[in-house]
Amino acid sequence: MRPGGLRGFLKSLEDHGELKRVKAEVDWRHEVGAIMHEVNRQKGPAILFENVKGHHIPLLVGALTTIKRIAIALGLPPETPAREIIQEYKERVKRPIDPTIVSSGPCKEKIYYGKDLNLYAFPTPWWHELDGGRYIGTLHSVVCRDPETNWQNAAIHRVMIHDRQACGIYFAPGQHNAIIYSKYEQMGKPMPIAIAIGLDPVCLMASAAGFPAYVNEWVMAGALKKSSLELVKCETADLYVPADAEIVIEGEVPIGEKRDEGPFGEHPGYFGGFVVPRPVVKVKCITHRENLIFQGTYEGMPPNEDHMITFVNHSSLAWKMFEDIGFIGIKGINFPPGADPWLSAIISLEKRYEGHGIDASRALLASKIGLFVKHVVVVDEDIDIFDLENVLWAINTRFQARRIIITHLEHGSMLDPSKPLEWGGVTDRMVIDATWPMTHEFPPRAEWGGLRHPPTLKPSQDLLDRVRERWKEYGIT
Ligand SMILES: Cc1cc2nc3c(=O)[nH]c(=O)nc-3n(C[C@H](O)[C@H](O)[C@H](O)COP(=O)(O)O)c2cc1C
Ligand SMILES: [Mn+2]
Repeated sequence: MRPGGLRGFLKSLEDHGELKRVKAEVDWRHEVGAIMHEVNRQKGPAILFENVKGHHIPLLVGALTTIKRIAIALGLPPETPAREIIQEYKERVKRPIDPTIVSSGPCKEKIYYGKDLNLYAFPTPWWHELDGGRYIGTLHSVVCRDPETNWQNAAIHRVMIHDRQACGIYFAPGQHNAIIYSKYEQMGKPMPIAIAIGLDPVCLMASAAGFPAYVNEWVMAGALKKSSLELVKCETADLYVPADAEIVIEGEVPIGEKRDEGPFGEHPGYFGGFVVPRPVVKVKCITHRENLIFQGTYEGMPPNEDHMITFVNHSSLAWKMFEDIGFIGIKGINFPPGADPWLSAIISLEKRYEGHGIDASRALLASKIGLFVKHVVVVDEDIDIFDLENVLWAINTRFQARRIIITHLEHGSMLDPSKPLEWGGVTDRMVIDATWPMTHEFPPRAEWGGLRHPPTLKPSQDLLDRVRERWKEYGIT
């Protein structure tokens, strides 16, 4: 396994030539974002900005933008193909590993309260020129506890600085922390919150993953890491964060007090939704490591870091979800990173009955993983779901538009710009079941060897074997 924590991961990245240290002075205002736009376009390395204007704290961006760096994060050989990573991830999360509570840890090396609390102390970029402010929380973990069940939940939610001691947070509807916050609102009590920045990448992956309700993401981070995560208790709340976090911002989200948050360049590749009053985190305590490293991500055009993490998270967990519910016939799922994996999925199905594909899409759309997914394509198992032209070929040759399924007034992403802003999180959804039909209109036919559809053009196995045997003779390398 690779060495743990953000620092261990950085060392692994550096050992594999996947990290570039930038020593030139860069401006947190717009310049870092523009540099990352170019780095992402070039599929370049992770960048450690060592000289951010006005700061002495280094800034890490783009740690997980490529499948190679995700493999390194999971302690796999860097060249492991995506489909093997997905399979491995799916198997690891079947073996949850409880965290270990420790009495203290490096994240407590410095502790600040009162007038010493200053969110501007960190090299937070103003990522996109049109953003509403400086986003200190872009790739981190937000920890809350359900007041009803005591379940602790960790997730990524964007965090914008309002002033030295307050920041705004975006809990999308349907997210676990949004539901937990609504319970505090009902009780009329402020919600304790912890924002941990600079984490082992498995913590980030687990926080962004669609595990079901009542799952503690730190248990799943342990499963992904294949070892127990060390946690420490926060100074001001009954919340637990990774002991080796670089920074922990502790606070409370008051009830009834909201401040304008956004806009922000978001995962669909556009500016995100309305500027609306959203919950505010009042900072009570900040702890951090000595010689801390700050981390963020340049959100925006797919495929970037969010999309690569989400591609692996969703593709693994949706597949596992089908196994958990005993759903027959699923051969794999792809949430293509470059298409925005929050919005669409392709399911590979060994079809057993008419309507099987639609059932599969419904199970996915009803799960936590499908919270924002609006388009699902289902294909037979002979189609390569990672080859989008092959998927389109299936749609073109096995599907008729009259079989499309469109539903209205469903839950979707507020950030999807294809619908009026006023719709908020409401969306239409579409399922294209491009598997061969099995209805009475498509009876098995003798001329097709008893199939309901014409055979795919491919020489018989016997003929192919004979040709392959003679391959050297042909002199075609
Ligand atoms: C980089 C990144 C940024 C994200 N930003 C937000 C956000 O601002 N608000 C939000 O509700 N979800 C955001 N998400 C998605 C959630 O983290 C994800 O859906 C997660 O599963 C939610 O946690 P939960 O399953 O415990 O509800 C983001 C994900 C990533 C990878
Ligand atoms: Mn959760």
